[in-house]
Amino acid sequence: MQKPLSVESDFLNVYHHLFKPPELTNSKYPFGDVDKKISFDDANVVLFGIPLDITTSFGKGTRNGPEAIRKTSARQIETFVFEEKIDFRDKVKIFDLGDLILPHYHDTQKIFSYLDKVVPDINRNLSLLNKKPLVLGGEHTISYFCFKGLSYQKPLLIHFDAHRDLKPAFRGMKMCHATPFFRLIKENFIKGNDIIQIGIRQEDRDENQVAHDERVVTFDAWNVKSKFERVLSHIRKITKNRRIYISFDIDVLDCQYVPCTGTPEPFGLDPSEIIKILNSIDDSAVLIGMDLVETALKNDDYREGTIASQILLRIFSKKYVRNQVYIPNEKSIKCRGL
Ligand SMILES: [Mn+2]
Repeated sequence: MQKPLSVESDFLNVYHHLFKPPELTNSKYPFGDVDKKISFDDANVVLFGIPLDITTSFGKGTRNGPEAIRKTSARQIETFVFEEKIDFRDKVKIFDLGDLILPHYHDTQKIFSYLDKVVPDINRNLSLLNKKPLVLGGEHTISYFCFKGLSYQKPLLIHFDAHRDLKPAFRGMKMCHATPFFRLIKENFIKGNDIIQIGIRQEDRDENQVAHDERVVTFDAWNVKSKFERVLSHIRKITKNRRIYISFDIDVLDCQYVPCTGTPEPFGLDPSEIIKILNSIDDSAVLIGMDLVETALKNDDYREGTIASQILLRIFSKKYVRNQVYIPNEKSIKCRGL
């Protein structure tokens, strides 16, 4: 059954019951504890969590990522961005849907077919309502579902990570935290040369070959350290007038900054390098959506939540978040009956 969505509040009628509201999650607060008077209709960024942690191969804890980010943003850090001298609430209007409820949590096949059924539709419908989806992971597998719903906009995908996540399969699994970008390329949701990978410092021979054959643009961690200004000017150039999607894996940061994430790596980027790279994205770019994944929380160590929240606040201060895409003549949008 197809149900047309013609007004914004229809979105909530169709999808709201799929989410646990932020106040009922472990964090108890919505992102930033933003004013509840911001209605869905007024929001330009719609945030939700997908607390998925089933194919992670080493450390666990990323199912607590949304909690770590919501709690630090709401209770620990200020809403004022120090070096920009702005309050992020003056720049973006965020509506926090809560966390996607994950049925069949321990059945990998069922959970992936569920995510494939709902997440691309949610993101596509949000984008057709001129709202930017911001998804908090959860393991990196979710980027496959999140991006798929937005691929019709043909964005440049800016991928921050220690790992390429371009493996054809990993430990017998074709769909897992190490494979999302391979699948997006092979299923024609994006071309390899529209993916920019930043901070890479681990791969295997197969994914190196995939990156080479598919012409994935790579700024590995050593490029970033040794040719920093050239990396920044290249990013400024290629993001001019482009729609962009950001997939941000917290383990792009050096392991000293991320004590809880599942696969931390040395030789990584530091937070100020990340901010300079995000600042180098051209003001004419249009962010169409983003995911922030692999943030974890263990033993009340909220450092990753703090870094993730502070990075989000800096992204929110940028013009490319507020720029809008013109969507021609798509007032009535379709979604599956749920
Ligand atoms: Mn990673």
